[in-house]
Amino acid sequence: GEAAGVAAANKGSWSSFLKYSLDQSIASFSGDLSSLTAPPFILSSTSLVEYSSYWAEHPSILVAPASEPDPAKRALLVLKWFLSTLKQQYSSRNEKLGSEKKPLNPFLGELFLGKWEDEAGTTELISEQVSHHPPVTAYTIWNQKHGVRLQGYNGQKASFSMRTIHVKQIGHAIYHIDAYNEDYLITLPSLHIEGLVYGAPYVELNTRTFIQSSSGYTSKISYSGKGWVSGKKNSFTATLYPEGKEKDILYSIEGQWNDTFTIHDVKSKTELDSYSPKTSQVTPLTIAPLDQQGELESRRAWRAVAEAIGNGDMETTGTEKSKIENAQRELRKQEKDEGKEWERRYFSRVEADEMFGRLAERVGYQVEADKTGGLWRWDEAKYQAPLKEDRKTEP
Ligand code: HCR
Repeated sequence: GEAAGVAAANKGSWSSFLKYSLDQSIASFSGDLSSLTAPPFILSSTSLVEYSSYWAEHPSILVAPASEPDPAKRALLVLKWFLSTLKQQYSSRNEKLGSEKKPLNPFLGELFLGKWEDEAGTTELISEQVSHHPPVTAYTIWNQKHGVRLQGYNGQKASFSMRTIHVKQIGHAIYHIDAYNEDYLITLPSLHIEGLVYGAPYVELNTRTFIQSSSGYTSKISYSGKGWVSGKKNSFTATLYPEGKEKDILYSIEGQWNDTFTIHDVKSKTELDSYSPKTSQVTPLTIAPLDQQGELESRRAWRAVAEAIGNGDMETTGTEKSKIENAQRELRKQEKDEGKEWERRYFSRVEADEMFGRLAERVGYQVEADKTGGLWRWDEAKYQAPLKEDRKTEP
């Protein structure tokens, strides 16, 4: 395809990139993907802080659980929504750009704000870079009309092997439904980059994820890649069962997360539903025009860099990136001298979260707060508080 063509044209830089990456794996690679030097044609002009929006490109599927009175079916709808986000999260860039690309590394405090307006009403997004070393993005997405809120944060830890980059996601998401005061803990899959040797990288998921509800249901999703089950890429199987009774499956879902999957009622052996992320419409996210955005907003802050990448102008890309990086370094130095820490706009570190602790224990999920600079939570009080004098440039 196109990507392979681009790759061939850049063969020199691609193979030196590969060699470099592999050398790093043996030498001093810290696991921080942002420290990887990628060849120009694999650079994206989108910041990683934007990726949080993939959680809600189908707002009506996101809010659907809130109108389901039966707790087991509600858990099933949460599972269906989660599965419906995978294509957007992990293969949409590939399809749009011809290959996976290396996103811009967000600066501390970088924001990405927007909303989706459609038949589900208004669904809002706040995404904030809450840590730079290591990179960690926190986000919340909510729909007031349906009383649904998603929040979470994630960082990545990477390692190399011969042909792939393995990425472990560190963090989790929590989906909350007001009407039932119900919470769902969502753990994140590991992934690896395939197609590297051909210069056309794409993401494949591996291991498994769990969705554990406070109402006592567990969903387990196993990713098998170019599976032993179907031989197709992006394969998975999912089961939903009452917590602690893994053999007592109520619903099962199988298929491909980038293509079609079918939902079965296991007890009655009937097919309930099938879903195809390929044909389902996404609702576009609306964001403020650049001149109305605050200085910390991603598209505005990276505007010059994005333009330079778009023009294939690596020199300007470099100088514009350095401007941002140097300003950030200066800020950190100032904070250090004053004995202060950058105050996150919308999220705060918490010591522990009782409900979350209980759900985590049920699925054996380990919080690695030390690897994300803390356990991050949406801070409603910060959201409600008026902007401080020195923060007037923010949205
Ligand atoms: C690994 C990755 C950056 C992180 C991306 C994450 C994990 C971010 C959170 C989202 O919710 C889900 C998500 C999806 C992406 O698939 C994943 C990215 C895929 C590639 C990118 C690397 C940093 C790129 C490495 C450079 C390669 C292509 C040469």
